[in-house]
Amino acid sequence: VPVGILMWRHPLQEWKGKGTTAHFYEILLGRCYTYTQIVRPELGHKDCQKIGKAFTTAFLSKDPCSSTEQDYQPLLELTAQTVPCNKTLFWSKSSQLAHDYTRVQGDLFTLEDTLLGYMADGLKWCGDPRSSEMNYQSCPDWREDCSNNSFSVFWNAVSKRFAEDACGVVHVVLNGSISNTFDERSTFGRVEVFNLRPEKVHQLQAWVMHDVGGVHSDSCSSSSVNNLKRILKERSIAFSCQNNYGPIRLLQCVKNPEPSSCRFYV
Ligand code: N1C
Repeated sequence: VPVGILMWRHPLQEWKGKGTTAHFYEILLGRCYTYTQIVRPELGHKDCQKIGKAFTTAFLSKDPCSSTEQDYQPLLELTAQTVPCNKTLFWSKSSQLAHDYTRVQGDLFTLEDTLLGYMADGLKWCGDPRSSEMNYQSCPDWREDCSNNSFSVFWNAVSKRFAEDACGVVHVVLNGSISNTFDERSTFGRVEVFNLRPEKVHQLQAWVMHDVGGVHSDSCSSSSVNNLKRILKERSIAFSCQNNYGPIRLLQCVKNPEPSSCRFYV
């Protein structure tokens, strides 16, 4: 029996989570060029080819459950970027609202308004130790497979840098419609709060937003927000808190004008 040419590919490992986003590399490169040429042309000197390579080198041909922050260091170095003092905006369980706000208030930056956050936002990626390709079939799930997976480690590393770089008065949008308004296990509570530099960051201002039409409550005085206050006090960073900050409330009401709490605006 003629054997012919057999192409043997190692089967990729199977994980519980969704696989790498289709066209991951093309999306990454496209976003890099969009950001550096159009969104922030002052970063036009950044080398997107090099950045794209550094991104994939961080995780290809590696076990996606043994990812380290070290893997992403070359990528972090290539994407260094200055956010002006007083312009950093953190968020936790309020992604949509925070990003809606920075879209209108163009001088504030969330992590996704910086180059690396912009490139990676919403994407999923992982490699496999026995192949040089991306695994489009499945990637580790944080809960069911491992917490040290390629994208969780990435978000930890970039969130850490984003917080370390912050200066002046910084802001955070928190979700007052959930019980854990400040969640110590979230990236904000676990990574960012502890990587603010007290010698540079004078104050953290929290905006606690409630869903419009929801029950009225004073979340700034809730126990979870008090916990945040306590942590910052120990770190010598001043804290202030405001329920339903007007400009963001306005945006919520644009999307959902019916509730009586929006009558004032519309
Ligand atoms: O865990 P979170 O919120 O508190 O993380 C948000 C916090 C922000 O201030 C960001 O600076 O941490 C940073 N950050 C991102 O920018 C980001 N973009 C996308 C953290 N995580 C980010 N993601 C993905 O959303 C990532 O997969 C992570 O697990 C979630 C976190 O969302 P969250 O729990 O609402």
